[in-house]
Amino acid sequence: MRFRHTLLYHSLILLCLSADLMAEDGYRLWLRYDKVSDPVMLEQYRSRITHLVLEDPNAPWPLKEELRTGLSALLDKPVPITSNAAQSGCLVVGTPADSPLIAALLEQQELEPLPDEGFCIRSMKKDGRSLIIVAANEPAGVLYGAFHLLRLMQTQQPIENLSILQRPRIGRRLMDHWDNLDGTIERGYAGRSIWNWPDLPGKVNPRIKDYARANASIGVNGIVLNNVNSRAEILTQEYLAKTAAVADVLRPWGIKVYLSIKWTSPMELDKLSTADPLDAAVRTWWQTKAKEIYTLIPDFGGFLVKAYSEGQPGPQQYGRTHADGANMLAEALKPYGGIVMWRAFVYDLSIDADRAKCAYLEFTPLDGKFAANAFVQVKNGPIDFQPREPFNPLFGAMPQTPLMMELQITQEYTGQAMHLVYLAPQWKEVLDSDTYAKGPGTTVARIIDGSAEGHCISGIAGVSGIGDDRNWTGHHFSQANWYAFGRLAWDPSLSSEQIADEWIRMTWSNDPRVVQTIGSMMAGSWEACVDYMTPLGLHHLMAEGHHYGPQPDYVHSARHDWSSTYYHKADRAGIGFDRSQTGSGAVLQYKPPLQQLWGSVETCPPELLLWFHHVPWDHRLQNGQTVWQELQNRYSRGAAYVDGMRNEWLALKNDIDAERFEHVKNRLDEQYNNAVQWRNVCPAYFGQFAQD
Ligand code: GCV
Repeated sequence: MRFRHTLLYHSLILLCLSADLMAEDGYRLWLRYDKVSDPVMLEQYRSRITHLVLEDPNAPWPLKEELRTGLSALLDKPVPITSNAAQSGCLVVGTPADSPLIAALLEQQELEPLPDEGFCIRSMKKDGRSLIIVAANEPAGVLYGAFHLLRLMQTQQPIENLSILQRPRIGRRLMDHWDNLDGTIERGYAGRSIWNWPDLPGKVNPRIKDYARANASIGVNGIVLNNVNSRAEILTQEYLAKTAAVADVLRPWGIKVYLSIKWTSPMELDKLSTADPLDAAVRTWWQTKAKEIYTLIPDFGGFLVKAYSEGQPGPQQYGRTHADGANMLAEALKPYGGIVMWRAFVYDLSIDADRAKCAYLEFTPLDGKFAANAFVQVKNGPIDFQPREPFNPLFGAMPQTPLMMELQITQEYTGQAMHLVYLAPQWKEVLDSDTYAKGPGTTVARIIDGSAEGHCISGIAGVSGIGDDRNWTGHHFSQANWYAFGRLAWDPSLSSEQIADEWIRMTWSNDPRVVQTIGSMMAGSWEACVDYMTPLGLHHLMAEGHHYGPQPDYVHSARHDWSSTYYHKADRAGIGFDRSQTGSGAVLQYKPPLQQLWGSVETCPPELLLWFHHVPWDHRLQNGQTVWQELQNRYSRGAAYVDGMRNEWLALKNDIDAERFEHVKNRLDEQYNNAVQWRNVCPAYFGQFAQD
């Protein structure tokens, strides 16, 4: 009897365990490694990869484990690890320093020189053996190469004639966490912070390792752990020890930690009488702090700073500039190779009544005044992560300063974790925009990768929103934005379609019907969101504070620029913010061809019309519709697109696991309700003024 109970107990445990392992809750992200479903490809992979060769037994463990488990699961058969490539079917992975074979191949020029930070993947015949080589100069490059090979197999691409050489186009590829020390996340919609600050450093959340894996798989190499609305405590001994514990977990995955600092830390933590960046005691305080940090975390990345913005203190309080502040920190970090990321998210309306102009006016006079290890970090657009904005005019306007771009992965203004909005097309639109800074072809991507102006440091950051929800991002489809951020940071020339295709195959299925259906849902989802929220260049109509849903009539009692009415300026005469030459003049912050193009009502593309112009309601667009008609059409078109996505999703019921299917279905229903709300509320509000 007792034996039967024990047996039952163990069977139950096994059942629970396997149910947990099999739970389709999205935890595995795009690193699912399910068995290759196409029998032809499976056969090809099984014959091409029979052994994993790691010549150095001390090769970094994450790589070994990731490849062994990944390959064995994909091939549905164990792939043993050996220390030499004695037979055909060997996958050889390493650097010239840890692999004599790779060193010899380089020596004999059978492999071309390896790119810094990048990797090479080659299939080759060597002394009668068929081999696949994944080689890089540094362990992080090997990781990227290994993940690339796994991606090829997850997406069922041939691996017979591999000849791939890749390096990242942008040097610093960061996830910025707006995680607070109390565990909440500003603009996070997926639960609480995964850092679990109170448990650190003694107990490290095991999830952090999986977070590192996922980031490494898309080439992310840095994480800012805490909110830019920072607290001085982050620099106490206690929190630095916690930070060091997280850094230890991230390091093997090629990821450095960075911290957001509060400008007045020397005053708050050590009672200095000032935080003036030119004060000797303040400078010494930061230098001592930098030394303390690097003693604990030798590869610490650097500081992110939000200064003199939205209530955060800054050097301006002491009559100093952004450059004075950034340079003081840069000097403290320089001996250790650290960098400063100084944010340009400032909008002091005493500088200009048009918020969109402020950052440009404050920062361009400082071009050339920043230290060599300081970035200015610039949001993609001049306002604040709106569904659509023109690119930020700072791109191309500070040639002597490396500009780091900041994108928002978390969907603060694009439906949060309730709406399926694939943001890669938004980011592509910005990256591919021509600034004309050095003649035609000076795209934003070329400004931030450093190539246009010859900078040797370059960077891009995504505001993460990752939380402790099982699926990390709240909405399963928000994972695609995290994935796309990493892929575009690695190579801004990738298309949003290609990135979506990879992600769908790895996350959902390789079945062509599923890939096609989900791909088409995602492809138009951003334009649809623009349509049902802020069409024709409208912006910032979201509900006060939380920014979910419409509130076009919102008026902030103290600050115009926190009111929806400040942005749309609807009245009986028309609608839109006049930023033309005769209006606020913001269009003049762009280079000449854009000044003319966007500055004239006749040539401004409809997508930006109400961003740059206040036009009468009966103004006719190229398509013959009046602005008022087109506005209503677009609101309806956006909501109809969401309805279409609901139907497309329903048709996949038998192709998707029940758990994720239901989750997405429910969110699409909520998205549709919310889109209908936008479609009803905004035209009803604007209708009071519109005269057809
Ligand atoms: C972290 C917007 C957001 C704020 C955010 C700020 C910023 O204003 O609503 O939550 O603060 O941007 O980027 O600093």
